Amino acid sequence: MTIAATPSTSATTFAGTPGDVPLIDALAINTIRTLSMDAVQAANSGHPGTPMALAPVGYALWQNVLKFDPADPLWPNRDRFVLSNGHACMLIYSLLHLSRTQEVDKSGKLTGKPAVPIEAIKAFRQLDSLCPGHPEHGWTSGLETTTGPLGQGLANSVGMAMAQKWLAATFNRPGFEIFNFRTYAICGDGCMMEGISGEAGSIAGHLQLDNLVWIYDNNHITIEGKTDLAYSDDPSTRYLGYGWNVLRVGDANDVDAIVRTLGVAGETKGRPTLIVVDSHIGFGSERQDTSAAHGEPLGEDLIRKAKKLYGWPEDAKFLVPDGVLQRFSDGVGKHGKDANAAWKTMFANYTKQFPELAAQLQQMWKHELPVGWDSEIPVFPADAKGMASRISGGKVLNAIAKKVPWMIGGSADLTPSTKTGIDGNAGSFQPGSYGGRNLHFGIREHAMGGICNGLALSGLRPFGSGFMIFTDYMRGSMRLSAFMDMPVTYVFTHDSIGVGEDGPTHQPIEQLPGLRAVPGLLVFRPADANETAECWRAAMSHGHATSVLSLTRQDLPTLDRTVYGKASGCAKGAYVVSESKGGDAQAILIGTGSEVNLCIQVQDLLAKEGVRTSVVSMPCWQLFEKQDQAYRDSVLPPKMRVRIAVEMASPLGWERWVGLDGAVVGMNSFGASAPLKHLLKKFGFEPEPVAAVVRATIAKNAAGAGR
Ligand SMILES: Cc1ncc(C[n+]2csc(CCOP(=O)(O)OP(=O)(O)O)c2C)c(N)n1
Ligand SMILES: [Mg+2]
Repeated sequence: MTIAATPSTSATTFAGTPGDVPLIDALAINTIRTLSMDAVQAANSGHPGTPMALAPVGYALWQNVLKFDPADPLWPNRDRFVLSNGHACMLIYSLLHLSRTQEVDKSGKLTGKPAVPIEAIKAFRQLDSLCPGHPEHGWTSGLETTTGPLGQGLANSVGMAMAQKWLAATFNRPGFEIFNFRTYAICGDGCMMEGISGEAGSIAGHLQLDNLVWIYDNNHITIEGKTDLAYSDDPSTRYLGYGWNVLRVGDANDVDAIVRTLGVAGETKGRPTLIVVDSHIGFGSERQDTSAAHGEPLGEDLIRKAKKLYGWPEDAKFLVPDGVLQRFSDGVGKHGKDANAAWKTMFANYTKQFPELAAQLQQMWKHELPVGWDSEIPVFPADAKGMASRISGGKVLNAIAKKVPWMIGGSADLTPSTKTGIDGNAGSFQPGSYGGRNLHFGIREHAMGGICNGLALSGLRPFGSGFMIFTDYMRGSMRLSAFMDMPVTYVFTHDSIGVGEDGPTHQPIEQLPGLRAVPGLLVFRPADANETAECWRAAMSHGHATSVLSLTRQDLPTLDRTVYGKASGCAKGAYVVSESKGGDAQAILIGTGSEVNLCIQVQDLLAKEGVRTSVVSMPCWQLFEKQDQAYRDSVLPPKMRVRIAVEMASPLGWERWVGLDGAVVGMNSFGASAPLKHLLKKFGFEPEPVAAVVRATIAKNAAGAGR
């Protein structure tokens, strides 16, 4: 059946008398189209063309294939649907509305309200509407992920497919297929052009993720015009090269062909499937097949004409014809309900037979950590030589991973350097060993972030790691981790010019302030092994926050905590690590990471001259900001204006803590390639030059005391 020319009696009329297409299906599809047009028109902004074109694709998938229970949108074994071309969000808002998907609150409980009421569609893109300009996970129930930055959804979908493989390998038992869900993503030319999709597609092919289907909307149109302006790829060949099965549907309106092709994808073993679907953006409107249909309202006149073509009442707005809701209820609603009910029965039996595994799953689904999850986090003895925080970080990671079975992760080909391998018999996640907990992302940072998000969205506690400098290659994904409050832990080592000989290309400068600027992202830069342990503990404890651990390549002395402040102060973001001796401090040194020890050396040096200072370790700005005023004042007394921050990074932002009367010893240029001790000298990260800054700042403040 072809909806293209519904009704099939004439090539120029649409919907209404659909020949061999059940009228109700044509009506349902055209409801998606008209809701999309009307919502964009009402908002006077948005993207009508692609939801109009892909309405039959979305409909075919949801009604015939997708295992999704609208009454229980968080059912753990549901198929995942990702709209990677998030600008086409009216497609998914319409599907959520028409399927009467139910709303869940932050704790996952049903609220008894619809996820997308018609009022929300009428208020598309307006403040606080449940239908924002692009899909936002956690805001609108039923949305599996946040999309909008093109290509991200595709990487998320790979993470979800990996999660299914891992969960199945770990928790399924003979006769108990607790996890067999599949992941479907729709994407457009933009997603296909973005590098992240190539990274994600490449690893998905390598991993033989046959539970993954991408539907590529091959409409040859992007914002600037026809894709041949900038795109001559043959994605089919490219994805065949990645090891995918590639199928084609020549007409997006051919619902039967779409369903059949999805069936073939479902049968395909050992390969993910790309379905290339030819479609007509703005289908049925005078702007069809032009970029003008992409991102602006059609206007009342063109909408009326399109509606006429669809056989729709021209003046009706936000119309859901009789029978359409029932059709969805009989389709996706019924299939989902039946599948969910059967699964729940199976899970009840599973719980009886495998109570420990079931308990683990319940905990995972509630985003809780197992009792005693941190009981093996080591305490490191004082040691003047100490160890790099990447080394202590690896030990702590392993202590936690031992207790949190669903913590999995890896790095972008740098595990030997980042020390993030899970030891013991954790194994590698590969085809044939999908229960492995060590992930090998290959040199694909951006996809690593997107995949971590997909894993976290599936309930796992993922970590991804690499060199701090390469956060630049994955900021798009990291931003979305924070945006979605995903408990992803990013472990970035080689976090300063401390890298040494690798030189300025590998020495982060502006990355730390850049990451600190991301709302909600917890950035930790621990000073020694025990701070590393406490920062890991804090990162894990904030189950709805994304964390970055900024760790060193170079050794850091392990402080004697009988002499210095307790590392548990890290949980508050900052603490006094070394009190002033012999009276009130004349200056406060504030350090992070490797510079805390330098600050302590400066303190000792100045003490010999009779200058009293205290040292504050500030591993996490964001947690410190959350403390009450009294605590913050106890660490940084408001009266004490002589504050000197020391950090081997761009000084941007430190004014916040040191104020107008303080000073920052930071990096104001790129680094250089040399052994570390020469770099420390060249850039002034030695006790004497820092002490000179302290003396000068004290003097400056004394001179200005009468101001
Ligand atoms: C990473 C990223 N870059 C740019 C954009 C802005 N943008 C939104 S849609 C679009 C064109 C996408 O073309 P296509 O995927 O073919 O969508 P279609 O016009 O076919 O709906 C662009 C450039 C974006 N959302 N994300
Ligand atoms: Mg396009």
